[in-house]
Amino acid sequence: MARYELVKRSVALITLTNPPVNALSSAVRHAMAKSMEQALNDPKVTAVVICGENGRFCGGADIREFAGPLRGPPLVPLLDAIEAGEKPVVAAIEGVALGGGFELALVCHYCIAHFKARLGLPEVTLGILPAAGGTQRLPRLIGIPAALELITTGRHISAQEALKLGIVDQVTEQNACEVAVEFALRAVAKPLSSRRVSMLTTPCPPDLDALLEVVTMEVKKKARGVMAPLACIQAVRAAATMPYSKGIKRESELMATLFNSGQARALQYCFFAQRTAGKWTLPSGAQWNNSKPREIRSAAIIGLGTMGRGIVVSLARAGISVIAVESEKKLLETGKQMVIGMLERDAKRRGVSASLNLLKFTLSLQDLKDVDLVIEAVFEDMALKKRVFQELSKVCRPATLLCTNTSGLDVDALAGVTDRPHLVVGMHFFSPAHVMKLLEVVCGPRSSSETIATAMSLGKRMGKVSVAVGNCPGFVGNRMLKPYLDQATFLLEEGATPEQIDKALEDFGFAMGVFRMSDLAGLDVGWRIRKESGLTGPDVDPKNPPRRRHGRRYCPIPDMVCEQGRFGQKTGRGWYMYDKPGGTNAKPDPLIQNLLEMYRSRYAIQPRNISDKEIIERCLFALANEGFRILEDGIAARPEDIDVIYLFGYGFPRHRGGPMFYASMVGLERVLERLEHYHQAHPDVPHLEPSPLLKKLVACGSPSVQTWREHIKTMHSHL
Ligand code: T1G
Ligand code: NAD
Repeated sequence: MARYELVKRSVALITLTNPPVNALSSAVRHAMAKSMEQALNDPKVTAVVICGENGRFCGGADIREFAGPLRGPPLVPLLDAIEAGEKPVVAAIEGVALGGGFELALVCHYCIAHFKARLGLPEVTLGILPAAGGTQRLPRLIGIPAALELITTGRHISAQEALKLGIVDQVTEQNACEVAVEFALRAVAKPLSSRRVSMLTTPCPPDLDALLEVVTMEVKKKARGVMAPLACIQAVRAAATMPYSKGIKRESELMATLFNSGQARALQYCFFAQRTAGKWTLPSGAQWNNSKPREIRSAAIIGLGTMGRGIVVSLARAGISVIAVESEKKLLETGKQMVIGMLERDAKRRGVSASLNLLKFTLSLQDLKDVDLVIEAVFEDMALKKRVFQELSKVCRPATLLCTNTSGLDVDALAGVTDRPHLVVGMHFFSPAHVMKLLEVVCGPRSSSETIATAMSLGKRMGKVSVAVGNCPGFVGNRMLKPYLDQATFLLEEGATPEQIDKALEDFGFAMGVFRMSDLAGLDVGWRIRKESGLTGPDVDPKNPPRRRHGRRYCPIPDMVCEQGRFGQKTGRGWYMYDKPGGTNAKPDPLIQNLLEMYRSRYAIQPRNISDKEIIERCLFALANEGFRILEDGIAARPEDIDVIYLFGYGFPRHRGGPMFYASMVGLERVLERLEHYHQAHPDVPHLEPSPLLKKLVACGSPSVQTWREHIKTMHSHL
């Protein structure tokens, strides 16, 4: 847990040894305390160097231990003792110094960092704050504004930025540990008092209150209802206004309020859920750690529309050479210019750019003979996609993987028209594809484990969070969206307004309510799909009573909005009105209000006052209920996968953990009771009927979300 060695006859080298990130578990803290004591008591030792095994300094506290009671020596007194010691201590930072790891570096009298190292206080992203003196020492060292920014955002910084800020003393391209030992030998004779950060006076701006006020407003705007950043600001205020001994107490009080909060539990669940999601497994026993991905050096994209362009950019950023195919010269040229523009903007923003030499643009599928993988992103039209896949099957070499970016069509039906169904898989990116982190990897029944492993690993290389899902209409994310959107429009019929529903969802934590989001995405796509499936337009079966389709409740209001040419932001009108086509400033539109009033009077619906509570319950419990069905059907392997999809693809607030975690926090019994209540009131809405899995879990005593998988195991799995 910590190795102790004497090097150069007088330097105690303490190496943290807790793979993979040398987290400060109780055993590590215990070993560190013993090693420090030994170093301080041994007269041969004149200086100490602390480093981490395997080129990683320390990833902070062991988050897995947060669930249980504190065991082993607490961190604060241990760190205080390191700082107060009479022998110089040098931190040798390689890899990462995060959270408690950064706080450990702050108590060392000197810091040497490898040029590739990253430092940061990411506690806020886990719903807590730096609680081992970080909120008290960092402002003393780098000043209030810079410390506030790092602590309230959790941003990681490079070694070079840390050097500029005065956090580290030297950046090296050599072995940081060896450099630190030499540094320590030179530091022996120097006085330590000015190196003890807790003893420094915080450089305090004259307008402290105004500064804190501005940051508080910014934080509230960015992260609605999230507690941790606000507590971080209060802790930093303490660093500015109190001596260290009092400030550290304030830090600890604030930590106590956060530590047991539902938000902290949700955010820590998100941390682990994101890492669990990559660990896919198939009923055959093939899984992430026994299936080798193929190496992908070249790829092709078919269709340079909204999605295709973003996918090209993401592939190029990952250093993969790409051939982009369009159907017409003009469209090819437009697509090409858009891709180049996106890469140029990228270069300006990030300072690095993918090489344009990686890209080739063509009208001919014949150019795809030798590529390793193809991603099809043509219109959402099964007949067209089948034609493309047949063509690809003829043109590409037999080993080329064929992937589709369809939003919800049957991946296996596409596999069926090719000569290599085992090499066909869905790669469902989200719009804009060069920005959104989510990738659903849709596994058809015939997709081989190597194909799935390759798609998952390619996603990771492209910087995506990849989740393996089964093949059914809409897969996981879009399948769940339907009951959620349905509830929102039913609530409109019953008396709510788009702005009221959006406000309730935004107060819950969504970046955008459902109607603002729909306006952004465009209303015409869904309308076209509804027309094609005979739900609206000339093909509706006249035998359908109004507001019913296939014996279920149906709300035609979205169709009526589209019939008026209101397709959302792009037309300047949708559920809201905008200053101009393409405008983003949504204002309530009296015409929508009129439309709703006329609609209700036409169908003799008496509008009622609808509470925010009902909005949240109906929208989010219907969403989770479909999630339970998806688990039952084996389309997602575990609740964590569904939650990750909603966090990264649909803007579900992270501090609520995702729809399935949220349901578990509310209490499954309560969710079941409310769904039963709403289903009784709306028997023609099958999505409100509680799923058998939800009932089963409640009957089993509502186990924790991490153990649901055991209750699902016996069910049929597509994964
Ligand atoms: N505790 C426990 N497990 C951890 C961990 C940690 N701090 N960090 C990583 N892991 C596990 C992770 O679950 C995964 O496990 C494996 O290590 C590899 O991680 C007192 C209150 C360091 C940048 O927030 O950001 O300090 O899935 O896949 O991509 O104020 O891990 O293999 O079983 O992410 O190379 C603050 C969290 C804690 C850092 C490495 N620290 N970690 O990324 O690997 S709070 C953090 C990370 C605190 C003090 C307090 C990243 C990483 P498994 P990985 P990676
Ligand atoms: P789009 O209409 O913007 O682009 C489709 C492009 O494909 C057009 O430029 C068209 O000219 C081109 N094309 C059509 N037939 C072609 C052919 N035979 N060969 C080469 N190019 C051809 O559509 P989009 O929004 O980019 O969607 C593409 C796919 O991605 C669809 O399956 C869609 O369901 C899916 N998708 C869309 C989104 C989204 O939000 N837009 C999100 C995820 C997935």
